[in-house]
Amino acid sequence: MAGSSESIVKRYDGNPILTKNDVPYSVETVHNAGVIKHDGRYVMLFRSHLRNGRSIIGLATSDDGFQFHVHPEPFMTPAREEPFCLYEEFGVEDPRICLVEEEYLITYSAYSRHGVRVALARTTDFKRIDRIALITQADYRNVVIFPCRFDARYARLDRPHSEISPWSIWISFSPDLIHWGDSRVVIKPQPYHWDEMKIGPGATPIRTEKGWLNIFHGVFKTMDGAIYRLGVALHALDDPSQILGVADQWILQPEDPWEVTGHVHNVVFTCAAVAEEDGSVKIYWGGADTVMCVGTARIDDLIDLCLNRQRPALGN
Ligand code: M1P
Repeated sequence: MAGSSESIVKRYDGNPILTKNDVPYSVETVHNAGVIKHDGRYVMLFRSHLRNGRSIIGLATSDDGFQFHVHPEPFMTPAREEPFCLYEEFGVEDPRICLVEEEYLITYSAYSRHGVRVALARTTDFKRIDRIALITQADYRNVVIFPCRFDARYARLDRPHSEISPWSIWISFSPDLIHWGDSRVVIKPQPYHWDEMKIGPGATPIRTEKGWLNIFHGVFKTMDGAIYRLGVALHALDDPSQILGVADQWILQPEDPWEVTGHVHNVVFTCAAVAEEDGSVKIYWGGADTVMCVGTARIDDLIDLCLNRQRPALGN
């Protein structure tokens, strides 16, 4: 067990691993990327702001998960066909990737004059992409799909907006990936805690022997603005609506200069973590909504935080 929150996630010495200078087309940021292993290589789908303030999604690949090469063309730009075109008018953001039954499912935020919705697309090769459906109404973000079905139903975590409660993590189920329901709140921020202001799902959940590892972000509001940090929770293997534990402490906070200062100051924000066969996990995060970073942690350490160093249960 690692001794302190500082050593739970070990930052890669070569951070940031991707910046706008690595992109062969004109962008202002490279951040909030989904990452997955495909055919023995790491595939990254990253978000970039254009100079009009709207976002597109680029693609990069890597042999080792640390050094990425960006492809010459963007991977996803706002759709031209209905119904997606109406809801992607202001850009596409924050992709998450999940392998389910030999297809890569990609969820992403679709922005438009009607608000933010989450859309779902699929690919098998990261060359051709097919949009499937818009799977939320307005004012949802951060949808991560579990990589298997539960009693034949797909499951997802998401984060609706709310005026009367701090924004929380919910779970929903679907028979077909398109129609979602049986929704329940599963984790709420806690008062005067590092996640007090809001929380949201981050990386696609990772299956472990002890449960589903959910690496999420939490936000605390200060007189100097909000601070985005990462936390970890464990969900029951056979029923992910059951929470086995939420770690009391954060596992990562903005510390490096490119996390403290940038497009949005004091942000570490994850959309991906890749479990390795040696028991480690590579956690990817955007620094200050500007660059991409990576660090490694031991999966057992993260589980230990969830089960043995839980935050006090205040009730949901
Ligand atoms: O600027 C920090 C983050 O703000 C939003 O995150 P949340 O879902 O917690 O509200 C998003 O715009 C995210 O992309 C961004 O990194």
